[in-house]
Amino acid sequence: MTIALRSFCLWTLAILSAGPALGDVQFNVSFNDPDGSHAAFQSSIRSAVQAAGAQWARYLKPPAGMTPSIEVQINFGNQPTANGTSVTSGYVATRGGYDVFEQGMAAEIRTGVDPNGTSPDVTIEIGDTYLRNEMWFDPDPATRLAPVPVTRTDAVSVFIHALGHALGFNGWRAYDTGQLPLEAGEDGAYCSTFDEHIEVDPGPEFLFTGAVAEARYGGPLPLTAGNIDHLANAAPGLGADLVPDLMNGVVYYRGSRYFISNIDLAVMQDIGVPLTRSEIFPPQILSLKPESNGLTTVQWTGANYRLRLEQTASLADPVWVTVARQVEGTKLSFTTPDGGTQFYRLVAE
Ligand SMILES: [Ca+2]
Ligand SMILES: [Ca+2]
Ligand SMILES: [Zn+2]
Repeated sequence: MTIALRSFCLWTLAILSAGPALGDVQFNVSFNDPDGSHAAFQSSIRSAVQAAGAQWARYLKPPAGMTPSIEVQINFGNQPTANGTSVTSGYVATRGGYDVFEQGMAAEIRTGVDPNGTSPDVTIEIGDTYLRNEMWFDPDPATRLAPVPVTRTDAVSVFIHALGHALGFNGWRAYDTGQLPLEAGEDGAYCSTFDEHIEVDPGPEFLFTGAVAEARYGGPLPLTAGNIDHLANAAPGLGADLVPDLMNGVVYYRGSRYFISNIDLAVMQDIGVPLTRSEIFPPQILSLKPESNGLTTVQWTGANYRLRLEQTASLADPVWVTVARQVEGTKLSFTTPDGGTQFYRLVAE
């Protein structure tokens, strides 16, 4: 049985002030660019997608001794942003009156067996104008330390998000009503491992239910109204606190980097993606923003680690200087340095 998968991302753009995969999952990138009109971007896209894959790979746990290879095909189109999806799906079980399918990428990682042989496992389609005028390609996508221009959207972040859909945030529920194509128990009724956890009552803001996600968030996760493969809604909707999340469906900020969050990993664990660990480590910088009061606020993933924030004026010849130390929480503020670009990193102590 083959069911078309979808992925659709619509973000409002707003302004706010990698190298090869590590671990046991490899990412190979090919291009569907028959007239070569995007040849100039291919090398940057490949590096950024592999860096995005490496971000996921550090948490993914294929069967012992197996090294799944995820083949990512890049297509170019006219959509306003970029989107990603697994090409096929894999049968998991029959539960609650539905045949339940996982995303093809998840199937290959869980079983070590490629569900569609040599065909691509994941497609990422990039809007041409978005690519040329909006996406910013990190000069070092593996370390992710250079400042992101405030006029551009970080490509590695976009690809981590796209792979999040290919891995799990996807299904067949109608975006508006949350209804599946067939009712439970009907002949051939099917859903995804993500669909299985969606509570459609009372709507219109549907909820993701799952033991790990609920424990971590403090209740079911609000999904984006009308865009239910995503988290969060703009205030006063439900889940405005999840707008900064990688898998949010509300806004992707320019000048910012997005990382896999503990909430994203909780969802992956709830839907059966095998993980090496379900919490982010080491913590990573989510945003670094100069405020009007002479302070810069830095926010990071995770909580309650003993951390050191360091800065250097040069990555070529770095001299790392400690800016602040902290044990609790996920943000701190420090005096904005005078003049010149500074680069920052978090070090777990
Ligand atoms: Ca494969
Ligand atoms: Ca394949
Ligand atoms: Zn999306």
